[in-house]
Amino acid sequence: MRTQVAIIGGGPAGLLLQQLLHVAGVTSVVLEQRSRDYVEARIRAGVLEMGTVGLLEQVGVDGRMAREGLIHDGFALALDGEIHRIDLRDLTGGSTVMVYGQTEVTKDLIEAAIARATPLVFEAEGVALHGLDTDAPFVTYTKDGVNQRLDCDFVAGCDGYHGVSRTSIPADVLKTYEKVYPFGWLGILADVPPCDHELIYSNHERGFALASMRSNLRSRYYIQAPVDEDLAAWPDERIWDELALRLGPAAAAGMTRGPSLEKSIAPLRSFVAEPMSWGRLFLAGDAAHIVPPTGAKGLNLAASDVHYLAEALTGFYANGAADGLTGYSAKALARVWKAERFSWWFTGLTHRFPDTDDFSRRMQRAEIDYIVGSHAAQVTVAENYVGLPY
Ligand code: RFL
Ligand code: PHB
Repeated sequence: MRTQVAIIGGGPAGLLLQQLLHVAGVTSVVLEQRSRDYVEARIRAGVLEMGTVGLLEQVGVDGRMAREGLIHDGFALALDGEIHRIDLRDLTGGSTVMVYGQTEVTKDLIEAAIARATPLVFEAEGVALHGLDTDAPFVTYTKDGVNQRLDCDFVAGCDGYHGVSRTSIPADVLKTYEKVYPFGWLGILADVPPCDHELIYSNHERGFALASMRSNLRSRYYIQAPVDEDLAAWPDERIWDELALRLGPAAAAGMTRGPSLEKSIAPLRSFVAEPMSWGRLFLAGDAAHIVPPTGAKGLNLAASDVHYLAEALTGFYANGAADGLTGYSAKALARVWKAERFSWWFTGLTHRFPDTDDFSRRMQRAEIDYIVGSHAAQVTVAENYVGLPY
């Protein structure tokens, strides 16, 4: 088999890249190691920047999002139960965010791939990349027990943090930067109305909590918890009790409890690999970088990466210009590092660290107090939250 761009990984980065290339007339094949059911069941991010929404519009995969997504004009920052609103629309001169789950984005992109017959192979096992530093790269894998070879001009590594793409770059070329946080997020999904019409990020003495949602009838909540915590120690009622304490009385009054549809603990990590390209391989999304979820930047960075990459690839096929491809890594990394900074900062502002002593806690309180009282500080928070320009 032959294609122009071999895309490794059928998460949001790989699937969106395929549609961006498709509308520009560039052919690609997506190789995904998991089954369609598995990929469509993963519960992850929930907040889309308008840049991401715009890309989904650009590829015509925005119908259901336009009907079911919720536009949010702001979010709240809570300190020990006291809630302060950040008015995103006002502070940014009109920008908002869209609440629409990553699970739904993924389903919509898979449906579009099938309808448009853009090749998408699920359960592609043992994917290996070859000849990345030559003009004739190729990918091998096994499908239904049969060995396959896919020849291509370029490989897009969109296979997430645990994929094979990043590790195909020689160790002496790749430099990685990493920070692992000493806690995780325990998430719960339930078919109950959200406690508020907007998200609440809460810094509480007992640790961080977040009230989020997927729709007006489906809520997503998180609490900071030890990353090795036994989920069995957290029956639903204990989670609801803890949320009520950490989010404070006003949010608790609006909270409807219900049985969890999903419960899991996610680790928190900041990670960047540089450069994001080597030879004919280009990394995008979690394959190249991870942010802690505070600020909801992970999925949105995957989208901005593939926007830059699609532009570079379509430029190459339209007029043979290689400068877009050469400049891809630096261009993507410039935006990545700013989102890394914001996610790291927002995590530090709102979480309880093992070494959070009375002084550091007063510093957190003073900073939130400063944000609440300063228009300039709120503008800074808001412009980062809605997403920096591409
Ligand atoms: P993904 O979504 O991880 O997709 C990568 C895809 O590659 C496949 N794959 C392979 N395919 C072929 N061969 C191989 N060897 C392969 N190895 C892996 C995988 O099966 C998968 O389908 O990366 P992508 O597309 O870059 O998208 C990035 C986003 O998914 C990610 O940034 C966010 O979901 C991060 N994230 C969250 N972000 C938020 O903003 N808010 C959240 O609440 C939030 N929760 C999460 C998260 C990430 C999680 N991970 C990665 C474990 C919760 C979790 C559990
Ligand atoms: C979510 O709804 O899953 C969510 C929302 C905002 C975040 C992280 C996760 O910052």
